[in-house]
Amino acid sequence: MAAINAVTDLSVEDGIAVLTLNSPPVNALSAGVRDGLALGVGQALADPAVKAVVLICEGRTFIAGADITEFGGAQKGASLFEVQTAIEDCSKPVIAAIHGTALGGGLEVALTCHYRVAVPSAKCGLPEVNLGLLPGAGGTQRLPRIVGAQKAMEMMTSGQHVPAKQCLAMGLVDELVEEGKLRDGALAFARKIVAEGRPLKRVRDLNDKVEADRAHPEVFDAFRKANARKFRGFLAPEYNIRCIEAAVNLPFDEGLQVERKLFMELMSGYQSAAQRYSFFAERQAAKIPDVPDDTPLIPVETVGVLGAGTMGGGIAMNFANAGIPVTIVEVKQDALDRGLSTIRKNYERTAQRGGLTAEQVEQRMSLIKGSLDMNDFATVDLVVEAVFERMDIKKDIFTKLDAICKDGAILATNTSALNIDEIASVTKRPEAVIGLHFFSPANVMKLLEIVRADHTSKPVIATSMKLAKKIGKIAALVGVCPGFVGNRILAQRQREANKLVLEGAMPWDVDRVLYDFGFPMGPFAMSDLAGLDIGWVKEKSKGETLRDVLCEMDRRGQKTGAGFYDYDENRNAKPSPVTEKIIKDFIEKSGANPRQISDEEILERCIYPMINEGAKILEEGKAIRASDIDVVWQNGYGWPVYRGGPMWWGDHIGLDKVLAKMKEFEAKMGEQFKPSPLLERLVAEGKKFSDLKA
Ligand code: T1G
Repeated sequence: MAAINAVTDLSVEDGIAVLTLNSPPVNALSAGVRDGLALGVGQALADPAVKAVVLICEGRTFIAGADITEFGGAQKGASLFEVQTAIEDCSKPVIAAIHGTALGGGLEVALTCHYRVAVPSAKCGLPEVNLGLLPGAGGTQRLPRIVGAQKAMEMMTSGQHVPAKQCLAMGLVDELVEEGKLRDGALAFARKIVAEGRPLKRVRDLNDKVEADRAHPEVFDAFRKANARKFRGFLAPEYNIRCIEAAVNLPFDEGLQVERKLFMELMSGYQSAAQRYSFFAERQAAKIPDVPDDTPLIPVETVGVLGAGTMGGGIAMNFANAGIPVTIVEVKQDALDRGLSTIRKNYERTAQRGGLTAEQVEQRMSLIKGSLDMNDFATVDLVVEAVFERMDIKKDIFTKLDAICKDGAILATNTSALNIDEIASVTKRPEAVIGLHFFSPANVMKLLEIVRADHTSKPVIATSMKLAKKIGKIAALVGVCPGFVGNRILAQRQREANKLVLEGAMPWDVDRVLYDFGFPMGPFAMSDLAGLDIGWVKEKSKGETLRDVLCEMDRRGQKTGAGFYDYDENRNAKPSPVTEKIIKDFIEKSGANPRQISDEEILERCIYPMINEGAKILEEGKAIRASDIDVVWQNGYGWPVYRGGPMWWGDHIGLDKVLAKMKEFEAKMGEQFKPSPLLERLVAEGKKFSDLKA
């Protein structure tokens, strides 16, 4: 075994050269890896004893893509194009031996190899679309030549990781080898093709599929139409599709030119910068400066959930999905039965969509045990309380949990805003109390706000962060304050949205502006969906707010066929003349003078106070870093990933612009627009949120 460089070794065994990469954590195509590949292939080619080359990786995975950390910097070392050309034009067969995930540039390198073998647990994909990009190393031209245009569009616009068995069926992989014996399997395959004198198959020369696809140009627009909603606002999916059209309609090298042009356009745009930022932001959020990686973890092998309502049921499903037994406790049998029945219905709905098999439904249901007795929590490692949002009830429950649960058990509350320090104060174990704020529907929404109270211990924090990843959540650690991070910022937007409607904008104007910005729906449509009467009490209603009046008229949202909007039998919303009249009457009664409000003002009034509130949250230390706030808003509230998050967006448009507008609004409309000192300071220093260090 000879070292080519720090991350690449070359050995020759019975005429087969084995080029081994070892560049943790994911063998990304850094400059060193590219140099190692170029040199290694060159040496193998020059060695007369070598009849074939196997490219294999140490560690957790085959090459997982270009090294995203190098993006934006000056390129060093061999280019990926040089590496691929050396491989593809090699006069000896090069075999990619795949384990883990061959992704992006990693799969594109494998596609320039003459053959690909994989272990059954391996997966392949071109997920560049998730970074706001497209495969920029020939993947858009080679993949359709193997799997056809339709499958290529599906793979490249979803970024999916395709299991090796399916890759074999599609021809993306030539052979599956025994799990755990990739090296032996790849060497045996190499000997076989040498012995058989198989031709050097270059993917770029395969034209059958693209020629067949050329006869069906309609598939592209059909795909665009079918996915219009999912791709709304994003540039990268459309650019990926255009590259596949080029692969179908143009000779390989011309198609490569189209790919290069469109790749550079995406790379230079803000959407990809935002999506690459988001990729790292999610991973950064798992890093807690004062809770080191070696903090001891508390084993969580069994979980209790108190409350089998919408939240409790969804929370229980998360743990069952991860194979963790759950005891779910309710106070009344009918509530418990309803909760368990809802859980089963949710699983069965997933099974109907092909997401689960019938036995998987039963297996997960078998992990969820119902009970009417909190004493059944006596042996669990973690309890998540998900009952009414009332401090007196929470305190009573945590007093009981403290007495019932074993020493060392973690006591978590799903409260969305209440003071967790106050809840912890009734227990003898405040160090074991933490907030696990799930977002409804809890079994679907990715975000988990983990709320650190004053006395929460580091092992409890570390355990909660690790558990979040195990149950498939994206966690952000936040501090105790009203609304924590997500809802506290949401309150800013809601306040302005409601005020705008009483100044002359209609609910559908505000919704349109925020929908066009990229949110899945605007605040008023969201209220109609959730129900205007959540938290509304008829007896206490005084008709003082728009919501009061609408609820009193039984316009409670989609469920009553009318709320802010009118709905047809298919729940299609349309602006309501009834609502419009109510609003106009309100404004008249208030003596205000309605005015025409521009889309620009609507957007600034809704978004800038969010950015400002994020700055206050950072000042108060209720979030560790600005990017954690963005992780919260992307994964809990639908902030469009191609705009990074409120903090990234503030940096992008210019904090000086945000500050100037906040001051203008403050002068006109009062102190709710008062700029945070941090925002003032950053602008004064010419800095951005991204300059702040955790
Ligand atoms: N570049 C640099 N670092 C990367 C990386 C990459 N491509 N992928 C992962 N990391 C780091 C990550 O930041 C983390 O670092 C550690 O590896 C473990 O990652 C030319 C232009 C491979 C499925 O989009 O999907 O090729 O936090 O926590 O959950 O056409 O990482 O430990 O310091 O996610 O086991 C295309 C992105 C790039 C794949 C593993 N490739 N990566 O998941 O671990 S663009 C991708 C992933 C490209 C070409 C184009 C996942 C994973 P740290 P992790 P994981």
